[in-house]
Amino acid sequence: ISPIRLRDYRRPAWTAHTVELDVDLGIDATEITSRLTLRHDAEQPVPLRLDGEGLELLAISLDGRVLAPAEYHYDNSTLEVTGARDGSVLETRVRVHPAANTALEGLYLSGPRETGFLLTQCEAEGFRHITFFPDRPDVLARFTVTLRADRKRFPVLLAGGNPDGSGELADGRHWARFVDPHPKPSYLFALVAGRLESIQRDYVTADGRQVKLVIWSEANVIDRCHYALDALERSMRWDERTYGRNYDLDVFHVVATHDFNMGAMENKGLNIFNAKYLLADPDSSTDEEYRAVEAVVAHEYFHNWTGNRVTCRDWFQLSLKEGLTVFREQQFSADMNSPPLKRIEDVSLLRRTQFPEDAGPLAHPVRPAEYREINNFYTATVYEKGSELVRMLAGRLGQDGFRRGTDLYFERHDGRAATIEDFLAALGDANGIDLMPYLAWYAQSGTPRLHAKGEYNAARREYKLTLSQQTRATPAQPEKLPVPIPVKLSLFDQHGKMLPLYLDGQPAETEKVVVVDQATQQFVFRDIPAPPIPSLLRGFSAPVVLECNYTPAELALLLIHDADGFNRWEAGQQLAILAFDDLHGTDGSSACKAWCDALAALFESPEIDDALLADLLTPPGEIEFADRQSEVDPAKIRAQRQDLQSRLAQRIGATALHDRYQALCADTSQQLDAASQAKRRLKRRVLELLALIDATQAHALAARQYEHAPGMTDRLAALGVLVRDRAPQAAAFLADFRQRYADNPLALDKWFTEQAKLPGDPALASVMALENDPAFTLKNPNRARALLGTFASANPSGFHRADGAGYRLLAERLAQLDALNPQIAARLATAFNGWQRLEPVRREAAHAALDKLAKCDGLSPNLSEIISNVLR
Ligand code: B3K
Ligand code: ZN
Repeated sequence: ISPIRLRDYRRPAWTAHTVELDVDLGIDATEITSRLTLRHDAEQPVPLRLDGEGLELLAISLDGRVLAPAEYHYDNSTLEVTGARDGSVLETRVRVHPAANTALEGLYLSGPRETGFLLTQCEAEGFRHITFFPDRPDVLARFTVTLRADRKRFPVLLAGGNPDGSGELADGRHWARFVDPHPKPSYLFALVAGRLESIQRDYVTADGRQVKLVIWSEANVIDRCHYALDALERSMRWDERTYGRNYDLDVFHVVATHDFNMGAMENKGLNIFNAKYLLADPDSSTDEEYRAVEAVVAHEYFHNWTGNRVTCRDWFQLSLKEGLTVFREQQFSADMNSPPLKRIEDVSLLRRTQFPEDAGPLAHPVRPAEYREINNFYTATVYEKGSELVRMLAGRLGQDGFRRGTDLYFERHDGRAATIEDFLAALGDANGIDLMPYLAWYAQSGTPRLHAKGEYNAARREYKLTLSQQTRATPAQPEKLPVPIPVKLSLFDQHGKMLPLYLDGQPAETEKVVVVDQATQQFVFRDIPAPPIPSLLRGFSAPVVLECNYTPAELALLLIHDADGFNRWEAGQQLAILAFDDLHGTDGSSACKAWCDALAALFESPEIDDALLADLLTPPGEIEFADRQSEVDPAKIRAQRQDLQSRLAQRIGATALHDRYQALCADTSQQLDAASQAKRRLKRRVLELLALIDATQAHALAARQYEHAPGMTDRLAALGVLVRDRAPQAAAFLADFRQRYADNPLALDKWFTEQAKLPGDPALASVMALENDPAFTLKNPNRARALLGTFASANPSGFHRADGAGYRLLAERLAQLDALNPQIAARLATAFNGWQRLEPVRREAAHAALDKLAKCDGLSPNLSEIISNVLR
């Protein structure tokens, strides 16, 4: 297949102005009648071409006249019709087969055929699996949807938009109609039909609209939807307050399913969620999962404006809605919880997922220039790096300026499909600033490196900071240009006090932002009494890798004194990296000592927040260490990281760890407030550290913790320590957990996940044994991800066995999975990213497994694209 290119974009020749769908629902066969009022762009080619994938065409007529076979042609992916003109009405009837749809794209069945329900997933190009349509985001149409079905089998009938009547039909059947007054692209269409329960709440928007908020799920889990309903209400209020955005329909439906390819989907008025991001209760959800539910509920809700009211002109602009919505979601989560902790979490995620993506063969710009399969471009780069770009823009404009900018963006583009340029223009115009230089960030892949060098001139009392940027070549982009990098900075004196900054006659402040937009720039700070220690890129003000030759003592000073919670943590991370790099050398051991001493001091400090302390006590992960090396040996990295952590644990001391653990155990409540969550987080970290130096004691504590855990956070933390250490108690607790949650798929997923994380060579046997568990199936994305996704992407020392057996297992499963669900197969295949930088033995083995997979017959376009890109 040849790629689709951004530069080839053309307006659609044909659009649909209104869509009337009549859907006659059945598990095995569903018939869809569609009436499209067509518009033709007079300057463009005449033949009407509509997308339609694998549809069984039953009837077709144009302007009321049944078409003869010679008047249309359907090749299973495009329908071509002759004789259509501007204003024509095309009516088609097609049949699709929901129960046979294992790809979970288009209309499919969730759950067993006797009791499950029907639902749709259209983004990006699923609508063409339901009916014929110009299935591209710049075609916005008014939708009227009528659903018909057997009342007993499908008592609940839902579609996007406002309800517009329902009633009885003959033979125990019924109907329901929905009209969406807001024109929308086809990817936002959705329907749901089946036996579902609901909880609901009335909501009045800031501008006075009465809205019914309804969450739907299968009966056995409806009790676990209350937290999501609260989170929805909080999101709606927050968007009114923060961005002046009100909801715009009379109903807002949210539906949970266990069978979903991604996290959730923002269909207009009918969001559909992977149950993992909607259900929450203390017995089966961890604190992290509660936060994830809150964040994803908000994210999908926020899409109503950033994505739905203003949508994307084409899929190259995906980050226009995703980067912006992730940014809004991050702001919301920070407001609801703790801003520095949220920032640490987001930057860690960026470094774990996006940096490696940007450094390897899958690197692509936030706005890619071309793709073959758009579903492969829902990536960390488009989402997370995209959000970082919006954050830089928001930082540049300040809170009020950014709000002026988004107001103008909504005003200009409401009801339309927009581009990244439109977004930058609106933000810039509202503030009289040219933001177009930021386009370079959207067009260029690779993580810029920002090199910082400070020179102090005692005679002149000046500190000169030289900042230079450089981005390494990436596939298809050998040459790189400088990008605007906002560097938020402060200078500290030797006692850890912030210095006032005098720069170019600007008012003195202790924190400033300088923008580096050339290859090299210098900034001179005056009246600096002694050599300062710079705190750079505060709050992670730009998504770059900072290279600054700090001494261990300087980093230790920032770790102790920096008031910016993020940079304090960052100083610890950088110090841990110095320690890691030369653990046994003379310099390294001094870095290690500095790191351990500083953390041991903070461990005793009464004023530090428990959750921040837990994060400070955690060095960068194995994936982050690997990302810094050229010949990666994941087993060695793990051993060295464990060694580093053992030294920290030794320095703090078993007694201090034990005492702290006991003190934290005093709080046995399962409250979700920040302080209780923080205690649980620190408790887990302390237990993990203790396990490194006194396994017997730690395992006994973990066993007790498991048995008395008031909720999932403590239970899973304890189980994790026992399983990863292969403690003697592990088997019994695993069996207990398996049985306790036999009927709770989301909790059971965690049982698979914990065992897929087993470090080192034993992981493979564990994964293979778990594949034989009766609850394992490749057909359920959550389950496949829990076992195979965790093993391949979150367990480097387990997956990257020197004998290559991990690679072979994944490659075999990918081939099987691809036949069922290409999107999930392609996603899991990204675990091979970075194989070129493995040490030679593993590299050879990974290459062989990939090569064999690439040669399999009949791979989907999704998986082929990933494999061939990874191999390049
Ligand atoms: N917009 C959806 C993602 C759709 C993925 C299609 N393969 C969820 C989200 O980002 O909100
Ligand atoms: Zn999104």
